[in-house]
Amino acid sequence: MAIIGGGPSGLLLSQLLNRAGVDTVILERSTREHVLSRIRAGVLESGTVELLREAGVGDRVELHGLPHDGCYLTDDDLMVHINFKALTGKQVMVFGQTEVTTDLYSAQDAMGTMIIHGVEDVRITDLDQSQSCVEFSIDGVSKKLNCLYVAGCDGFHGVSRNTIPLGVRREYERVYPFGWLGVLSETPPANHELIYANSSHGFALASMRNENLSRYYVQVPTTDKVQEWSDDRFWSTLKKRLPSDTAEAMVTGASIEKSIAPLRSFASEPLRWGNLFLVGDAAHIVPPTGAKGLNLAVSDVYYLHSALIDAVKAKRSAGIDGYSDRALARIWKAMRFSWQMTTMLHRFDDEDSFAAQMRKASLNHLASSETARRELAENYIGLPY
Ligand code: FAS
Ligand code: PHB
Repeated sequence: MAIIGGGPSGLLLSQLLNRAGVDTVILERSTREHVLSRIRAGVLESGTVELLREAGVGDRVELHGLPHDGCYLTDDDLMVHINFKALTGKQVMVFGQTEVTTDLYSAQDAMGTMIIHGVEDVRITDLDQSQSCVEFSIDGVSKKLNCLYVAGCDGFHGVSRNTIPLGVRREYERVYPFGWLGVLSETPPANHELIYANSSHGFALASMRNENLSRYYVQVPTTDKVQEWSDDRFWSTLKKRLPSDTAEAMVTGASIEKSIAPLRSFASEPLRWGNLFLVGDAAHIVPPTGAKGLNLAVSDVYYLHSALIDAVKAKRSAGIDGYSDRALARIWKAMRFSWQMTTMLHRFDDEDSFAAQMRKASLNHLASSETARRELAENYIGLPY
């Protein structure tokens, strides 16, 4: 198996395949340090925790992860608690993607898996043959990797998706007119559970990594640059958007990471082209408002790993033949939830007063309807695989 991309998708797929006796080679464009320097997801669905456990990398999640029973949705004068545990019997786990990726790299090193960093000019060929080939160069030397199957785990800007002919691909996209400015600070979290704040000043999210490491986001125009945002400007903007008592009590401090992420909804179908299978961000992108990005990558891995083991070890192709449709069924539901959370919680510059009323009504409905809260909770904790 050739796996293009050494992010969470590629590493988790490789780990599960290796444990089932399927050999893999991971080709990663960046250095390991660069991969691990990216601050991304923070919330793991229970299905994700389960699969990490099955892959043998669940120990630190259990030890250091923060189980959360719920979260809050607020606007200027309303605070709605979504009690996942009471509504669905399930929790989510707050544990940073960086930690997951670190654990996967350690496990893959222990497995002796070949991970080649710094690859360039990756090209995938012979996908319609019994044996495919991934060509790449490393330190200026051209190489060829012959393999049975190729997993495209190379993210939104990778080469895999574009290997599928344009005439075959069906792409769907919604680019949002705002981004998220994220800050990591060594301060105690503002609240014991996450707060998704929809205020008249714009969206904010109060999250965390542990009892002394907080993760915050504010909605910013897509034209903003990180260097335009001092820590002071960030904290005063955040406080305006959080409930006043939370804002008054919260501890601020120096940012140790600050970055702006654009928001888009994107999906490309199909997820298979001959011996190539797309996984994770290579196939789909969701706005982080629903905490689905990393978790969707994991459910793709869940479907694909068992299908590939069947194909390689038992020469049964039903799993790989059904992978695309099966994964897309769950992807589109998560796509919908992420889009709904984003449109409900963000102010759009061109929105009229009616749209603002609709957002307020959505929150008021959640406050008064247990059915509405249960629907949101079921999606947030993760729909069944
Ligand atoms: P990744 O993009 O993580 O990994 C792809 C890997 O492929 C990278 O290491 C890249 O270097 C490599 N690659 C690319 N092209 C290659 C090539 N040609 N050859 C070899 N290697 C190549 N999700 C959430 O749930 N919550 C969040 O808050 C959140 N915040 C995010 C913030 C940002 C800025 C971004 C970009 C994403 C965020 N996400 C979030 C989503 C994110 O967590 C992804 O869903 C997750 O990283 C998906 O993992 P992969 O599919 O492995 O893709
Ligand atoms: C985070 O902690 O980075 C985080 C949590 C929940 C989200 C998005 C980001 O929906």
